[in-house]
Amino acid sequence: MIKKFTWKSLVPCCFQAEIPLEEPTKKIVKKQSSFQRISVSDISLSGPSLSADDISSSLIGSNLHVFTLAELKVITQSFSTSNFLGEGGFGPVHKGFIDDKLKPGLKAQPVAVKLMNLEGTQGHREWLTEVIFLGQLRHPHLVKLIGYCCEDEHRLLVYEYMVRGSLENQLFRRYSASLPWLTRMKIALGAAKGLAFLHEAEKPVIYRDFKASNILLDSDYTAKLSDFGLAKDGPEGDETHVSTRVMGTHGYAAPEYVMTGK
Ligand code: ACK
Repeated sequence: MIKKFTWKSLVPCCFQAEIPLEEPTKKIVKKQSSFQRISVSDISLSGPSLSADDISSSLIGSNLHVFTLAELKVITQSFSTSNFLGEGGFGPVHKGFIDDKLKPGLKAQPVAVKLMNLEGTQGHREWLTEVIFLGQLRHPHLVKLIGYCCEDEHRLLVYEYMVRGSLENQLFRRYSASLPWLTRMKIALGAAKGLAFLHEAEKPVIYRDFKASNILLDSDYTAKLSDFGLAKDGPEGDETHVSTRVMGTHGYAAPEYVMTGK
């Protein structure tokens, strides 16, 4: 069961100027019933600073593990270059390996550790958005968030390891055979199922960064959506749309959204 919480305790007041939330006066902190996903529309932007304890107590029931920076250094061999997987939009990603010697209850498995770039407050906000969304959403076509680290100024995320990396890499890597059409269809269907799950959820989610580099592939080319740093709660009830600051990646966002922000 997910414990009720307010975003008051999670979002430092320094974000107030950063986040272009629409009609802030209408924002109400709604009561959460058991099992209902905590939504970003429940955010209240005033309040004290974020602490790691605030997050972990708020996400009880989501099965997220809280890692220390020292533990993540051990599992990635101090973020060695030999474990480096690539540079994402929000920071470098390294491979690591966890097991129950690190923490009781951890399944032995390879993981990907993302170290968020914290220039300005944007990196922290994207980290927090990802923890809140991926910490509560589980689906075969969404990458699994295993845990996170929030220590001093460090913000990291620990995901299940996806053996074949990103679809972008599979499509554009120089020296590899091109993907067969059947595999491409499987990937497209998987990614679409991930999006459909987000859109059809009781509290819909707008992903806002759908592109080949954010679609990860496991050994049998099952596609999983990753990188929820730009995700946003979708319209609920009678609402027909949400208005947002235009976000995403140039060339991927729908033209009508870029023009209207709706
Ligand atoms: O294309 P890639 O090999 O797959 O290089 C990028 C890089 O990190 C920056 O995003 C890889 N990556 C990201 N998340 C994961 C993950 N969960 N499992 C494996 N590789 C990942 C991505």
